[in-house]
Amino acid sequence: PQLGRLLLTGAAGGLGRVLRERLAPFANVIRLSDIADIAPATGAHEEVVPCDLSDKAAVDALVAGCDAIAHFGGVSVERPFEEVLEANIKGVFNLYEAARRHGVKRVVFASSNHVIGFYKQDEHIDAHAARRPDGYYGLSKSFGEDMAQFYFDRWGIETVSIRIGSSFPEPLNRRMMSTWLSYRDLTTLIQKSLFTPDVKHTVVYGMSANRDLWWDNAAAAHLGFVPQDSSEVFRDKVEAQPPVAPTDPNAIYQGGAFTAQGPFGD
Ligand code: NAI
Ligand code: 15L
Repeated sequence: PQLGRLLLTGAAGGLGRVLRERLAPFANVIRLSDIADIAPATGAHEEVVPCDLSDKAAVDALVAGCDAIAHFGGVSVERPFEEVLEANIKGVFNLYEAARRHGVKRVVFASSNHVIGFYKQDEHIDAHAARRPDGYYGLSKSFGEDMAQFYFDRWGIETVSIRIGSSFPEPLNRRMMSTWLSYRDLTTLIQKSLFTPDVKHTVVYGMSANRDLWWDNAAAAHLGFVPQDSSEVFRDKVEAQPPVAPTDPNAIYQGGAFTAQGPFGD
């Protein structure tokens, strides 16, 4: 393994449970953290450290002794601002402050396509396109990307922000035929993000080699990420679903239904 200790936040989540296994070969020890219950450590190569990302002192202790961080914890869907503020905005600040204090030099940040969700599906964009967040969740990921850039410029901590499309076992609807990222390709992208030298702050779209792509990864060519999978093998299954009305946000915007959430409460 190239790393001593790798911290994985969000380890109890959908991706975290997959990455627990798949990232293990990259480090002697993988430290698994979440606010939710995590399955117990299966051996000396795993450590389980429960933590609320909004708790600054707890995050500081969590990061101590780690060589790199894969930050996958937090609110992962559109929610009221106050929830997003605690887990994602305060959370990402606490994480970078802890990284600075403990000398961690590399972070892989699970950003999201929802930082650019208000682009239309017939628009093609690269990492330099102005961000168009589609909600409080997307805004928090946009803030996380700015946090990553700032901590590189100010403190030299390098980050790859992966704007993940839709990473599930298979694409669940027509929109995901464009946004799908297989677990195998996600793992490769994280590996490239951890070990490519001199990434500074790189923004990369997390998508497999799907037929109808909206995103261009030319600005992240130095990562050498070449996806191996494609949503095409699921096309018949997805197209057997009822058609989506042309007025449905899922058919219009890259962020799909996230563009039409809220208001929350009053
Ligand atoms: P998930 O919701 O299954 O996992 C997120 C985990 O973060 C959960 O286990 C949750 O308990 C934990 N968490 C929430 N608040 C926390 C807090 N205050 N302190 C500590 N832990 C907290 O989401 P999933 O799908 O596994 O996504 C993982 C990451 O990847 C998230 O950051 C998400 O925004 C990002 N992402 C995922 C995509 C996907 O297609 N699965 C697409 C784009 C981004
Ligand atoms: C995300 O950011 C979410 O975390 C995930 O649950 C999916 O909704 C994904 O985006 C998507 O856009 O499909």
